[in-house]
Amino acid sequence: MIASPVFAGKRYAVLGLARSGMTAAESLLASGALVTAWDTREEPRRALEGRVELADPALIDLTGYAGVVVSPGVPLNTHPIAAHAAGFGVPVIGDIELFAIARPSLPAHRVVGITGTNGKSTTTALVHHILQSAALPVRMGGNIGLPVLGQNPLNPGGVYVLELSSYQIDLTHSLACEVAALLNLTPDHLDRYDGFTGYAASKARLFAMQRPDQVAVFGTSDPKTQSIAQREAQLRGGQRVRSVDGSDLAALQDQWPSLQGPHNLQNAAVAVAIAEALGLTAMQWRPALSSFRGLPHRMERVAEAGGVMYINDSKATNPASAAPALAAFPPSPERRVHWIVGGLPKGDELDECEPYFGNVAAAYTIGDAGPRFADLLASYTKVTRSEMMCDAIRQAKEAARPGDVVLLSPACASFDQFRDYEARGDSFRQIVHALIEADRADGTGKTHSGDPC
Ligand code: UMA
Ligand code: ADP
Repeated sequence: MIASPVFAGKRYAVLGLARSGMTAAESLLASGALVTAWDTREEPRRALEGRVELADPALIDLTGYAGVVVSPGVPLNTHPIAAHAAGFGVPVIGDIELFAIARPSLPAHRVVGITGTNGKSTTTALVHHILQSAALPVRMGGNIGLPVLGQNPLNPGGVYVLELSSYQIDLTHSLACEVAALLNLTPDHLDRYDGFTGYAASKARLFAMQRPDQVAVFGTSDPKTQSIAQREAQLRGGQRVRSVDGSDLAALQDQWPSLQGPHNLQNAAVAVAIAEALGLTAMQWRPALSSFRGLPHRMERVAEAGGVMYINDSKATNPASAAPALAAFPPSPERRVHWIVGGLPKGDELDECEPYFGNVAAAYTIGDAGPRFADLLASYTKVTRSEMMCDAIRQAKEAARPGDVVLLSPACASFDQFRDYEARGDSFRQIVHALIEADRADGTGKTHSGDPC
């Protein structure tokens, strides 16, 4: 755990006690701070009983507090905490800002911050893998699901690689990353922002926090990212700003089993630019791209049975991230795609996926978005209104022929039917295995007994 003498004797309030908030509270306590903590759920409150003052920071007198540490999942645009804290002149911060404040007390190190709408986790894990392969001391944290304050501090010369969501950047004010990267920007999380412009402005703050001598890396796949890159290049006199499209790496891509598709070329290009900014050579990053193994829930091959491949792409939580999954399967009579799509929609359309509708032999719609997506897709492909994941998998499996692919790439958030995208992907994997097992048990090739639906 990262603790720091800079917090000793100071008073902090912590709102939200899931992964990041609970770790922040523990880190502050280990640092000798006085902590007031709250979560609407009773269970995490009980876990801190006796060690903190339990009170809702949105309802108490905040005079004398050094900050309110708010979890990224608390919607700052609607929650009363922002106005309440402002009334006392107390900054609203997150666990990443606590890390930024603690940095001067840590052994000499560098920080890489990676943001973007899609590809953050893949690129973060890839940079971590490249640096680790080059024998650098390295830690990975942030939105990837590992609160950075929960990591053990690095020895001198180490690198912290942080995946940063817009929610986390909103709660961060002084993180000057030695290397910061923006992969891409497409509309997402619009319930939390004043339109796409507000969301993009949130991401751009990662660069505003840097010093002029620090490096900024940009993808090139969309105009918004390009315009932020241009602005940064002007501000820094063209120095230390790199925009990379991956064209110089394309010839190597067939040596990277877990980085296939144009989107992964973009992710690899950004990762390589980050590695080079940290001083690594091609001799160091090149073998690491080949040995990288992807993350679960991103185009994860969970099973092959009866010649049918089952792919879990549950992390595709918006149309822009589902599009590359569909693009990976050009129309072919030997390999038809059965697409399970839907969940809590991010909008009414599937625009980014539309160029690839021709790749889909049949769609199975689920969740809140199901009826709308079924109407949208009906003129392009055969649609089954499955509603539930289990029915969708069973129906897709029944229809699939040897050579086909059953693909969960929902283009939606998961919260209508699941705790999060991981629970949705785990459910897909478990149902697929159960259906295949049931087939094996009765030996008929079709599911009759032990049907998990
Ligand atoms: N809560 C209240 N009052 C409220 C609202 C919420 O008490 O009014 C409580 C909730 O009960 C909950 C906590 O506040 O206990 C909110 O926790 P959280 O949702 O922030 O969950 P964490 O486990 O701390 O996870 C967060 C990130 N969650 C979100 O951004 C929603 C995780 O990103 C991240 O991995 C983790 O910190 C560690 O840094 C997840 C995510 O979905 C993966 N991110 C979004 C995305 O990738 O699209 C941005
Ligand atoms: P994030 O952490 O930003 O959500 P991930 O690396 O977890 O990104 O990938 C999430 C989904 O986005 C995956 O389904 C993947 O197919 C898709 N994806 C990954 N990289 C990109 C990219 N550069 N552009 C568009 N989609 C991408």
